[in-house]
Amino acid sequence: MKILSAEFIKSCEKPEQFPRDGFPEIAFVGRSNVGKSSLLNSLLHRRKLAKVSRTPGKTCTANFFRLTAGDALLKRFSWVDLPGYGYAKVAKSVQAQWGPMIEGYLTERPELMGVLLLVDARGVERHDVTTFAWLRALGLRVVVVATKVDKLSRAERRGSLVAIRDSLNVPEGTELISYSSVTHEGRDELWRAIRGLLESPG
Ligand SMILES: Nc1nc2c(ncn2[C@@H]2O[C@H](COP(=O)(O)OP(=O)(O)OP(=O)(O)O)[C@@H](O)[C@H]2O)c(=O)[nH]1
Ligand SMILES: [Mg+2]
Repeated sequence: MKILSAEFIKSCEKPEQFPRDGFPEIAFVGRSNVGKSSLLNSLLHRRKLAKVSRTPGKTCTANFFRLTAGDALLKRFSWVDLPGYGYAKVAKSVQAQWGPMIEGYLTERPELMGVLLLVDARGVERHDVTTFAWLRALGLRVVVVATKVDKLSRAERRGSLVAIRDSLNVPEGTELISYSSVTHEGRDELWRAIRGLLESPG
């Protein structure tokens, strides 16, 4: 898909602030520091569109990006970079605010066409398992992205994908794609999957 432009629209702390333009949306979900913002930048060949940080819990608002594609059928859509879950050092009061915000977004957003669930290729945590199960229970279409594969050797990668499929209990029809925002491997495959989410209704 040829992307003509990508721009940051707004940061939202609560559902009332979500944009109401009605464009189809894809959400980036995953544990804090798993690489959501980096993935978004990598897919767009950009370096700093979404803020990346070594400090987990950096993204604490839902950040909306508008994309314009050179595609007659799919001209505009949005991406939503959601705050990462499960980072203990973030104040409880702040976490208490994120939970309902993410939940509000995922459960009451008709524009939402699909979710990219990011998990670390080196291993999933309990919270990833419950999140995947919850997304499926909500009836959302999910593509699982195993991030930071550049940290694994060739030999380790195959085992990593098998282990992720196994521990998350990923069904046959659900895509699982390995990705590196450093080498950008997986980019074409993930774009195809994103296109699939945006094009078919369910
Ligand atoms: N080696 C490697 N490092 C990565 C990759 N993706 C992200 N990182 C690093 O992981 C750290 C966190 O990346 P972010 O993209 O900010 O993660 P996030 O999921 O947006 O984090 P929050 O906003 O806190 O939820 C940064 O230091 C990135 O440089 C990757 O594919 N490979
Ligand atoms: Mg982030």
